[in-house]
Amino acid sequence: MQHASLQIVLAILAAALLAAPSQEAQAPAPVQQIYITAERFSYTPAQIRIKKGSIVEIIAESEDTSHGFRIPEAGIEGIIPARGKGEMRLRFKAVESGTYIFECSRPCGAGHNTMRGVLIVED
Ligand SMILES: [Cu+2]
Repeated sequence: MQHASLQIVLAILAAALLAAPSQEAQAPAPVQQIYITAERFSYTPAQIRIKKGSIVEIIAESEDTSHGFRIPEAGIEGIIPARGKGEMRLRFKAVESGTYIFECSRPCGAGHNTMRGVLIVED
């Protein structure tokens, strides 16, 4: 289940890049957008399946307080703002198949340590 090294990633095309208009002539790779809701102490959906090689954009909103969204094995982390304060967008490329835990990285209450989900990268 656990992988020792960085296996997803790591083309995090950071937020700044996201906002920048692309000047490139070639067609950009399609981006698979995945919407997640965070709420003490779970994510919905808690299981995400994506295809290896795809570029994924996680778009997450909170129904209550601010939460984190971290994929430790991939070095990916973002903050989901509190309800009504906007959304988190994280973009990365899934370069290795496998099963990756994502978890809350921002103390949010009694169930914080159990707030997690799984990202499955399929061949
Ligand atoms: Cu938390």
